Amino acid sequence: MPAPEFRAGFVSFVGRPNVGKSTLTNALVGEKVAITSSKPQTTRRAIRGIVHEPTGQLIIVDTPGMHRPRTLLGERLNSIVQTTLGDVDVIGLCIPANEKIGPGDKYINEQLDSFPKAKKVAIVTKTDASSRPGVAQQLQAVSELRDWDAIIPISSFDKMQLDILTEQLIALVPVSAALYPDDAVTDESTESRISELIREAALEGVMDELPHSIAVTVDDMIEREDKDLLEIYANLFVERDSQKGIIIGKGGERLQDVGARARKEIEELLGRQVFLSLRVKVAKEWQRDAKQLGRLGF
Ligand SMILES: Nc1nc2c(ncn2[C@@H]2O[C@H](COP(=O)(O)OP(=O)(O)OP(=O)(O)O)[C@@H](O)[C@H]2O)c(=O)[nH]1
Ligand SMILES: [Mg+2]
Repeated sequence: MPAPEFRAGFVSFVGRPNVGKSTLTNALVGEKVAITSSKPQTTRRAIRGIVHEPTGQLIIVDTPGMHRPRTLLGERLNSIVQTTLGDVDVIGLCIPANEKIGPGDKYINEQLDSFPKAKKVAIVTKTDASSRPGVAQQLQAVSELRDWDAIIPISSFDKMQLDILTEQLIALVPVSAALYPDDAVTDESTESRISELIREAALEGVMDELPHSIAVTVDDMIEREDKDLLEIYANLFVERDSQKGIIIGKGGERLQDVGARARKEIEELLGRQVFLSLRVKVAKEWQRDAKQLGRLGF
């Protein structure tokens, strides 16, 4: 029998905020290409992660969680998802095993009708957080949403069924030569991965609206060959003066902690020593301001 033909294509993960799209992307790629957090709307861009298998190559496009927008940023995030879906071979709708299907999931599912050419797969995430009967019930509920090309329960935490998901997704993308070089894991720039790692560290432990208000830019990266050190100067934006204090913490303790955690992650990513300087600035109501959104890359 001839060997099966090599396949390659684009698969987008969509779903409500916080359902585990980015965690799943990282688990499939085998490296952190997208930041994750327990706060909704962590992902703010379409982030590509590349999965290499002997039988094929998947370009996973992780997207921001779709939600009812309350700010201009929210509208931009939803439109990023819409634009992404127009270009992919397969759409994977992610629905968590441990939450009842709600209006948000149903709304997103209906949106998928606008992309008739894409294959559609339901991914039931976080099966580790539900019971066996709970997962079975959720699979049943998901199957009633539409006629899926596949329905796959997974757990990124327990690495359950990830190989089966990869295999099924490869089967659904076209016969094609590889689209990315063998060693590519993402096409995100190093600079944007660094600013995302800083934002991830800053999201940890902040409450309420604050996670939405945080944005990070890298101002400068300076190569210190004398010390074999990379100096990184980054800005951490919040929206209001009152938020500055929360981010910085008593005596600057919190900011120091954010810096230390971010530096560790950045050093892991770059495989080298890093000096990280973080400055906290206020960009007044940036989520609602077109000009500032532009400046922050949205
Ligand atoms: N129990 C369990 N929790 C998970 C799993 N995958 C992700 N989570 C948690 O779910 C939360 C959200 O994960 P993300 O991957 O950031 O979710 P997302 O869908 O990308 O969220 P947005 O980017 O905000 O749309 C985090 O606290 C994760 O640790 C899983 O397999 N099992
Ligand atoms: Mg995400």
